[in-house]
Amino acid sequence: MEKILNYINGVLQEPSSKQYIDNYEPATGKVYSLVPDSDGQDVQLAVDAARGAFAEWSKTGLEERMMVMMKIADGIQSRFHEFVKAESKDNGKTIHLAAAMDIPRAISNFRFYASALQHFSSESHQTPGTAINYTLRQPVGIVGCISPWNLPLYLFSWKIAPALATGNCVVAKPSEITPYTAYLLSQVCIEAGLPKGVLNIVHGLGGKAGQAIIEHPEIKAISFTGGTETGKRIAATAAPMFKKLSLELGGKNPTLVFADCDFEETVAQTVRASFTNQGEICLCGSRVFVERSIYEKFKASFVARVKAMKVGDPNDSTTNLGAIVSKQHHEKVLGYIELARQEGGTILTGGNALKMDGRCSDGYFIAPTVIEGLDYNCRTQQEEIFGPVATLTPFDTEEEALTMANSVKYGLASSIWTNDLKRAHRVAEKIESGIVWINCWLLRDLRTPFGGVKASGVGREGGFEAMKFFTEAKNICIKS
Ligand code: TXE
Repeated sequence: MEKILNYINGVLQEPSSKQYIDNYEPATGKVYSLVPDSDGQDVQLAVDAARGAFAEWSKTGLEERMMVMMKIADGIQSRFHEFVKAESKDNGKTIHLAAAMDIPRAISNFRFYASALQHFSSESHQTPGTAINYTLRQPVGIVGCISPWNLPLYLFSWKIAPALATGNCVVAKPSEITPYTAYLLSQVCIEAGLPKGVLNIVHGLGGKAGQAIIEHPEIKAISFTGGTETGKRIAATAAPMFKKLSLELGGKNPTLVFADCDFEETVAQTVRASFTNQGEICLCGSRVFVERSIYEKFKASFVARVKAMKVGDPNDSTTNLGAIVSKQHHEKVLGYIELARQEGGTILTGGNALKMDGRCSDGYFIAPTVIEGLDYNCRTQQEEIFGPVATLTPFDTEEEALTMANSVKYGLASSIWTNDLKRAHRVAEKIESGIVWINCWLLRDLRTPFGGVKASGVGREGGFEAMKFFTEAKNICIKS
């Protein structure tokens, strides 16, 4: 069985404990590789390596830093199909999606921050005749990056790239559920000549390796994406140590469909928003609110499209939805579907696990599920399910739509579908989310601020926001 290795001080190595965790292929339900069960000792080795590398990396010329990051991007590009296959196998997502979204985006993350580092600048403030202040933006030092399983390399690199670009040394941990592409990335970093210790990847469990990263006193900033409950625990540990924290947490995102939308485009895109990556994206629009005058027509069209989606082997190019990431998550999603039934919901399509033939007969599949008839305040409509489950709810007025949209504890993303420009602006202003898409969904520009409000997190990633997070601003005042 293949063993994944930690990447510490430029070297691929076994965990100190020599213990491993099983790594499953969700489409088959079978163990196919072993993940290091790292602990505090491995994190200490990574911190020692990062400390050793920091003095040089933080002073490395911008062009040189850019070149090595570009080489990492090129390294992923040159092994594109290997990365795509690995991401699909590890996560259960379709090969098609990994090739169209995950791996291209990981490459872009490195390229984007490699070029951004040449343009990142700081402010100066002049008081004529009195003084000039200028701000230095210095790297924080050793930073921790912890990422989840849903967009494994995409989100891992989204943190690592700005941290490296700003001159920090990194101790990173991918999800133990989807570690494989992070392992491939460590190989690419070696090939690209990234100096040893600049990036260290420690694999393992959240409560063990992850917790050791959070608790380590020399790790001064933590960038985390994952569940809200984990985010709370991380904040509770890190806040008393005065660490900088960027937390990208859960979502329960509303989709507001008004009667004057472009109907066919809206149906197509809202289905995509609900079910891309099996609904396992923190940005997925899982609560669809539709103006009553078009509700029945919308419902018929939405459900017809969902019924036409093919669930199956992620390797098959005709598959639209692959496997759910783990057995545990499969059970959790099915549990929510059962809850929806108990709460009085009507299942319009789906609502069950699916059994495949052949190599995927033991995989974790769920039919894309659409539910109506639920009160907007019930648990199914309030809690993050993070699976292929969407609810449809009619509304009569804009105010009612906003009340329902804003009723959840989360506030990550939303989408509004209308041709009324004034309404689009008005609703966008009032909606409680960090990201609003109007007549689109997941249309990304890497320069924009990315993050949520309420229980969806603290801080913003993206563009210069992430570079500000990974630097300390020091003001220097010179008397005239
Ligand atoms: O995420 P966790 P899980 C949601 C989704 C899902 C739920 C739980 O609803 O069902 O969260 O998923 C590491 N100290 N999202 O359990 O636990 C962990 O090893 C330090 C939303 O997979 O939050 C992994 O690397 N690290 C989401 C990462 O945190 C710890 C994406 C995320 O794991 C840790 C994923 C600890 N104490 C799940 N405990 C989104 N919004 O993008 C865990 N980790």
